[in-house]
This record gives sequence, structure tokens and C-alpha cells, in this order.
Amino acid sequence: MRSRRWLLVLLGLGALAAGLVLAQGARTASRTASDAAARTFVPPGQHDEYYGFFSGGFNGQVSVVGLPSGRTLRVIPVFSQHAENGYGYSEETKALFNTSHGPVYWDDSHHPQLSRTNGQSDGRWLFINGNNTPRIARIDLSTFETVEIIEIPNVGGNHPSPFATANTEYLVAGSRFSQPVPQRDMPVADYKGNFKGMLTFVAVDPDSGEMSLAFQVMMPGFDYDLAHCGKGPSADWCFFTSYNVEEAHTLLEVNASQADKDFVTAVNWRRAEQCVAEGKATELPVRYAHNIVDEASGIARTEWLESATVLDPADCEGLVYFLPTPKSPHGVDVDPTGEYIVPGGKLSATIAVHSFSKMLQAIENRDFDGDAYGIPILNFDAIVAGQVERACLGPLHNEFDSKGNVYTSCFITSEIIKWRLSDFQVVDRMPVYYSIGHLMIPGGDNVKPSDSYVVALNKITKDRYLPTGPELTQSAQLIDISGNTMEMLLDFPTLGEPHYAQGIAADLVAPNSKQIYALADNTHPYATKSEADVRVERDGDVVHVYMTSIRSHFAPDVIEGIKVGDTVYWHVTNLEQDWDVPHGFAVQGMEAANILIMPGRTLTVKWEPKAPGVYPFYCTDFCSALHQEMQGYVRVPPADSDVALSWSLGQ
Ligand code: K7E
Ligand code: CUA
Repeated sequence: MRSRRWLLVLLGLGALAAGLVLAQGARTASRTASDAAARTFVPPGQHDEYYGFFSGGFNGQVSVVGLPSGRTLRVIPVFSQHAENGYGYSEETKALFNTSHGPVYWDDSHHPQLSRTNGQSDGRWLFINGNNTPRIARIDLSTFETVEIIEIPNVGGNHPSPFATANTEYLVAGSRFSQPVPQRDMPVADYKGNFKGMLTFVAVDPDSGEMSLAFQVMMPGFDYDLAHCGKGPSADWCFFTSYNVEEAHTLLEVNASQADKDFVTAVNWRRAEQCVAEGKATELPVRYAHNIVDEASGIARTEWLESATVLDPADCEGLVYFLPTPKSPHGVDVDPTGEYIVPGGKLSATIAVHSFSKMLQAIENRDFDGDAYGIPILNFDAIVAGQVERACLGPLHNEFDSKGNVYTSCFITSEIIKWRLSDFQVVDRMPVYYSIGHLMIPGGDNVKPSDSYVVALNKITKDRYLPTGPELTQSAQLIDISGNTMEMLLDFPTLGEPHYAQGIAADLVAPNSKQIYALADNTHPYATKSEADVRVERDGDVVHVYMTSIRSHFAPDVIEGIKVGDTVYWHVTNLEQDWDVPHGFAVQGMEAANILIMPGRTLTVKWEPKAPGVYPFYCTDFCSALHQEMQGYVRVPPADSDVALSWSLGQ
């Protein structure tokens, strides 16, 4: 079935198909499987050369993958609760999920973005967007923990996000789904001209990494799909694709595919800063959540904010321009020099590349082809740098190497093509299995990309793996790009559905990895820093257990007199000060997940015993030879009992 569909697509492409088949044959002959295996083999006890950070798509998380081995090292929970360590279940982490819609314990995470300095990934933080309930999260790469989530107001479907400027001055966020702004009840049929898209700039504090909403640009109601910010000469600009200039609100597969060209929207954020400083923005009342973890206590808190600074392009000349771009573009990527703006016109077989310098010239010459809602549309012929003819079908995303080559993922023809910016010629093709979305080169969106590997992030695997029922794994493929032609090395399954990924040399991240939290610095109000201080306190129906854990016991390990109807908070402090010695805690019947407490940290889980009895609790993480003995009992008499509250260890 699949190959027949393939064949039809390829036959339709004539010369392209011939080239593809030939290249495929030659490649198979040139490399043996064992050679490829040797080049991805990381011997036992040795480390991978790169960290890969893969988004989890509909699982809401980030996976950490070693490259070139493809070994999954960890899942970092971000937008979804994670039973494995109690993220989103523990009292300390719950506030991270606050939004104006209430706590939201899931999202669709698409585009991881490493913080950068001078256009190079610096290994400090990883940001990622939540698409469904618009948010951006920040992961601290010294702890691999989510430490901040900011809600993005006035935006529907935060997909073009969180792409960073060259020094992480800003992260962008925008409306994939335009909406009434401010949000209100109105007929969907009145979409055209009334719904708005918001292009948002979130400022990042250069020292702490803390995010804040800087300003938003109120745009026509197109669908703003993806983005990238400039570098070098184009560093003051960010570019967003849009695929629905028709402003269709129903059956978009037909109605948003009418126009011959959609737009890349170019926004000059320096100009925006000026206009805001000159008082040209307005404050729009809107409530949104900013959630941040206090480092010393480990407790997340929510700050509620009440207004957004909004710029109307009509009030800020020179802020926004439209670059006509063939056929419903998806990705938009900026090459390492900052001169070429490369959209992925997914319904076009030709890739039209924009020139940044020509764009500036056209702006200066006022070489406009009309306007849309007052925003100038630049003359297409004046800004085009070149076109890649007979590129492929369904170009989506681009990454770059350091030698002037572009790697484009092509969804429909299921391949990566390599082409040159010098003459816009395709020089190599690599079939991928199957239906690639994003692709990633470590540093492939930086000023100096690595020339190591390209990772294909594929949507469909069909026959490539052992079947697992109706749902099959998504998968990645690792391809060597160090030579003239691409060489396929490895298939590996992924968790969730990775959209974008980021890769970075391990030595920019690994040396900063934290091993423990210093117990002395723990400012958690319910921390218990020595076994001498453990206790159980009752306050009406609420009971606080101040507990410690150390190999291989909890203190206390016998508790009596917590009653049916009480609400119990177990505050467990892990006294260990050794790397890789978390303890877990769970008690029978608790509705939350276990909590996994890192050395020096305190975590809290809530428990509401429903019936009289004696209930065990235990450590859930195999921590020592006597891990199995790391257990205790809590006696729960009926609500009206007069059993006194008591606690003990070793009596
Ligand atoms: Cu192409 Cu979210 Cu970047 Cu998926 S998006 S593929
Ligand atoms: Cu502590 Cu197992």
C-alpha cells in the first residue's frame, strides 16, 4: 500500500524520482550495516558526544537522548504530570500548572529551544512551548528540571514558539489560531477582519533566565505557524510564517489553500522596543499566570498578572512587513550568516528563498505590492534570493551546516534533501522512513552549526519496528553529514511525537550538572534537617508529618493517631548528600503519585485516609542493599477515636 502510494508520487515527479532511486541504490552499496553500527556505538561506560533534547508532542514533555547512540537518558516532565517522580502531583510543583483556565496538567509541546549567546547555544536553559493552552516553559540544564512556566495571553495555539533571538533577549510566541482579542463571545462566521493574531515577545533575564511578557504585536487574523529569529545582520528581526491569509474559518484544507502566496511576517523587535518606549503601545487588561520555582525551597508559586502591552502596527511605522511566500509555508529558518530566510512552502515543489539584504533594500525603496490591513507587502521579485527548482514535495523545515548547505525535510516525498545556498542546487537526497516532520542538526540553527549529524524526526514507522498493537512508535533516524553525501546510520524509537529537537555538544552541559541540593541551603518551610527534629503536628483536621529519609529508613517509621477524615501532608526531606541517591515515598491508598525526593530537597504529598486500618508506607526507589527494609506503618483509627498522636523510630 505504502510503496504504491510512494511510487505514484515519485512517478509524478519524473526526473526527481529517477534521481532518488539512483541515489538510494548507490548508497546501499557504499555502506554496510556493521560500519554504520560501529559509528553509532558508544562502548559501555562511555558517554555520547551530544545531548539531544526532543520534544514529546502530545505527551507534553521533553526527552533527553544521547547522540549518536540514540539512547534515551531521561524524560523531563514539563507540561504534563509525571507519575515517575511526582511532578504535578507533589504540593511543591502544582503551582507550575496554573493558568487563567485553572490548573492545566497537560499540553502539546513542540519546539525545544536552547538559550543562546552570540547566536550559539550556550547550554544554560531549554525553553519549550505549550501549544494548546499557550505557555512557555523553562528547564534549568543544571538540574534538568522545569523551573518556570509563563502563560501567553491573547494567543490561541502557541505554535510559532519559543524561538529565541541571538542573545536570548526574547522568545517569540504567536497565534496559530487567531481569536477575538480581547477574548469575547461572537459568531465564528464573523472571523474575517475581526479575529486577531498576536505575535508575542517574551523577555528573558540574562542572569536568572526568568521570563516576562515584554510586548505583543496585534496582527490580522491569519494563522501564524512557525518562526525563527535572525542572526548577524538580521539579528533585530524575527520571522513568522502564516498559512491562512485567506482568513478561512472552516474547511481550511481547501479554503486556506486558495492563495498562490501566503506570507512570511517580518517583525523588527528593536523598532518595537522604540515604539513601546515612545508610548505608542496600549495596555490591554488580561489575566494570566506566571509560575516560577523558588530555587532555595523548591516550591513553585504563581504570580497573577493583569495586563499586556500591545502594539498596533498602524501606530509604529517600520515594525512589520509581509514577505510574499509560495503556498502555505510551514517552517521558516534563517541561515548561519543571517542573510537567507528559508521558508518551507509545504504545497510548493519549489523553495523560494528570501534575501534579508534585499528585504531591507525593498523597504528603503518602498518597493511594495500593496498592503494587507495597512501592513506593507514587499514586492516578491525584489526580495527573492533564489529558488530551488524541483526540490521535493512537502518541504517543511530546514537546518544548516557550516559549509553553506541547507537540509530540508520533505514530508510527502519522505526524504531529506541537501542543497546549496551558493547556487540553489540540490546536491543530495536521503530517503527517510517515513513522512518526516522536523529535522535537527546539533547547532543547525546557530551561527556555527556542527557538521556531524542530521536527525530525521519521522511521523510514521509502519513496518520498521516490532508491532505494538494499533499504535506504533514514532521514530528518529540518525544520518551522518560529515561527508559529501548523507549516510544513514541508525533508527531509534522516540517517546511521544517529537516535533523539533535541539542538539548540543555534551561538554557545554555535562560539567554544569548539579549532583545534590545542599541541605543547609534548603529553605522549605516544612524541611526537617535532622532526625532530632522529626515530628507530627495536628492543626484541626490537618496533619503535617515532618519526615526524613536516609539509607535505609524513614524517620519516623511508626505513626499512630492520624484519623479517618484527616488531610495529611507528608513532608519528606531527603537527608542524603550523595549524588544519585534519591528516595521515593508512597503510602497505601494515596491518590497522588509517589514523590521522588532528590538529595537535600523536601517534597510533600497529600493523603486522605478513608477507612480505619494500619497502612504501610515505603521507599519506591531502590537506594541500597536494605532498600526493601525502608518502610513504615501509619495507624489510622476512626474519626471519633481518642488514640493520641504519636511517632517513633526504632522503639
Ligand atoms: Cu512542523 Cu510544531 Cu515545528 Cu511538528 S511543527 S513537524
Ligand atoms: Cu530509599 Cu529505597
